Amino acid sequence: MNDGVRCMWMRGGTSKGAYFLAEDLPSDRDDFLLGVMGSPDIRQIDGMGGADPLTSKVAIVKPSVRAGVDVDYLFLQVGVDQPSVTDAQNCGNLLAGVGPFAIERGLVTPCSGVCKITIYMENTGQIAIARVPIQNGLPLYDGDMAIDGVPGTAAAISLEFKDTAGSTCGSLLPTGNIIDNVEGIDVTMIDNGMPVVVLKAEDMGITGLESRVDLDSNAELKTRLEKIRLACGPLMNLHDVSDKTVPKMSMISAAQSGGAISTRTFIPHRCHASIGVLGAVSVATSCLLPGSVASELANVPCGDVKQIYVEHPSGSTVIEVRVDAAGMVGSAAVVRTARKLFDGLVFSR
Ligand code: NQM
Repeated sequence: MNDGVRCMWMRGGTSKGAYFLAEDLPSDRDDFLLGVMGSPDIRQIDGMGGADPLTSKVAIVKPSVRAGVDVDYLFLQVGVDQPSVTDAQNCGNLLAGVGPFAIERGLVTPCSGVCKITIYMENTGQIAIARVPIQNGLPLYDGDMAIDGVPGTAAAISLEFKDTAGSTCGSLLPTGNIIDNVEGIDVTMIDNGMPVVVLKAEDMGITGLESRVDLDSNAELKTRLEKIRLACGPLMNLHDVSDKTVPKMSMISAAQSGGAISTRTFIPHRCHASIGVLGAVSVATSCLLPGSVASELANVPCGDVKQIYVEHPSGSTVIEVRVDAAGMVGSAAVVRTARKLFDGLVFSR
């Protein structure tokens, strides 16, 4: 393809990807995106992708026609070694760049100070509220907020989620059970923004403190995990998940650094360098549910507003949950950062 397409490359949280206005994309969108990323190829050498699912991501943004909503955001995961482009999951990390991108492209006129942007997440039909710091009418990227998994500091962008229960599976506990036994392993299948199978690392024959590299090279573990995942998919109302990137598989163990819980999450075929935002919201929620696989291992703070530190291979992700009178998670918030890396034309094959 000889014509370049307008595109901005951004780091959003601990992920990185291409941001497009919907109107700029060609009609053969998926082929175009595969060519942009250089997929399928484990190295993505003929494209912009970073040879990792966390850097082979796309955000498509457009003005919203929904009342009270500023922009619509569609997330697409582009396969690295597979010729796949899927909207079967959301991404709370790339979401961090959506507000800044919308301002950069003139979809939102920012006030001074901190600009509140209401985002409709098309993948799950739910709303997120982003608060983006502004300087001289543009997003402020520099700041002193550090998030684990990203070197240095940048300006804080807060993301708030409400009513994320059952985002993709239809209900918080899609099987109706707090625990199910699948392939001989006790699991909690949960969806509070991201479908996740929570299971104990020790039940999978690991400590749960292994490095990402060690886990990615453990073929036996990966085969067992995938068998459980394929069995969980239909039980979670996700049907056949062999070609889907959900559910995520989060193996938990007791926190090591004062947090609530420690995680090693497969997304689903490679171990996450940290943990996804909405994946962490689902895991944090499982910690609060009496009788879940996580509840007996988790250190949950008291109070109606709880800071749940979800530990992962790069540190921890802090999820602030508000608990309602029934003890259920009413809303969740997370602080991320984002950075504009490139703005110009991108070319596909
Ligand atoms: O769960 C990776 C990421 C994600 C998703 C994945 C995410 C989320 O870290 O909200 O952010 O789980 O595939 O970008």
